Amino acid sequence: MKRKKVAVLGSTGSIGRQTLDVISAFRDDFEVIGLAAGNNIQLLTEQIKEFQPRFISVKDAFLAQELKALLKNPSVEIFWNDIGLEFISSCSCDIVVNGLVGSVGLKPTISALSHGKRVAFANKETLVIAGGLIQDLIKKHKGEIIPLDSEHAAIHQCINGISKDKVRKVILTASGGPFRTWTADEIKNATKEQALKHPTWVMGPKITIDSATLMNKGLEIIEAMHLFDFSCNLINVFIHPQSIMHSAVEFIDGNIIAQLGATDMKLPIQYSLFYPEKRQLPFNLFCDLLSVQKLEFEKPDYKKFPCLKLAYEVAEKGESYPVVLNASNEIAVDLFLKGKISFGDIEKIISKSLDAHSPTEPKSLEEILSIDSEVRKKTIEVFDTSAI
Ligand code: MN3
Repeated sequence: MKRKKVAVLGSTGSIGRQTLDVISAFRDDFEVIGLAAGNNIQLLTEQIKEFQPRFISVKDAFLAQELKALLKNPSVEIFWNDIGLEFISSCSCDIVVNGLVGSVGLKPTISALSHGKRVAFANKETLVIAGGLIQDLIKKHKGEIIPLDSEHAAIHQCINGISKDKVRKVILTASGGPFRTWTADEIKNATKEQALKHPTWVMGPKITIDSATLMNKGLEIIEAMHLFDFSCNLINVFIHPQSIMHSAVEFIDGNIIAQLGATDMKLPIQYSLFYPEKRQLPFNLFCDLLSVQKLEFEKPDYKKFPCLKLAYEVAEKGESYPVVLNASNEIAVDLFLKGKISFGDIEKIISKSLDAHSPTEPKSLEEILSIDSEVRKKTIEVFDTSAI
């Protein structure tokens, strides 16, 4: 049997590493043809030795030089920056796993879909800022996105081909993050260490902060709208602290179909790589509901999680607002991780950026990117003048 060729974008990140764990367990089914990483050259070198890809991409020319010196391996072609990412996504691979964080994932997604590839997709920011563009590309070039974000992989399984006009409601679950039981005032002054302590999922720093503000769920609302062509008023966020039910869909005949499973990204990764095939799980990650015992659900409190409210408003308004939401959030989270602003300031910065924005209807990649970079610049200015 011919092995499927896989390119992994963000290979040294949380999704990338777990994707390679899954591929390791299915060596007869997959071969790694390309790896793209940021600046973790150490780990990338180990991955290259283990998986023997043909193409590599790193963040910049300097790192490419450093990697070349480390490898002494002429059979690997090394690229860098945006161009490297785009090349790896359009190379002779069958599946592109997009485990990149943030809008840096947009161009490689466009590149993969323009070549009609399957994209196993964890890069929600790309759909948030350019969902319409991505949908058009899928139709035009017959590529596909198989979600590997756990909630969206869940919805994908619940819907399983049923037409969207039979959907009455989508229940998008959120663990509630580390501050679920805190008061609104306590949350505003949370430290970086407290915000990085996620109760159920182990993830990279940006998404962990987004999970603490619930902005992650807000971005996932917009992601779901584009993946499944839902309107935002169909999507309900429920806090579900056990993180066992990854999402559910209620149909017009009153039947609710939910997807449950272990809290581990290797499950949705395996799902998206093999879809529609089902394979024996090679890890001891079966979910024992008897030991889970109870599944709880609660409504999110907007006073505690104002970022979720902002995201709902943006989802409703559309136009260029999602680009602003995403860009200002990326900047604000970065400032928080660098210790420059308080946890409560994250929402304030995003709010200011949204209020200052005059919306347009971006039609092209160039327009989206120009709004994106303008908002980033302005958001940093707002911070520098300490007007927050
Ligand atoms: Mn998720």
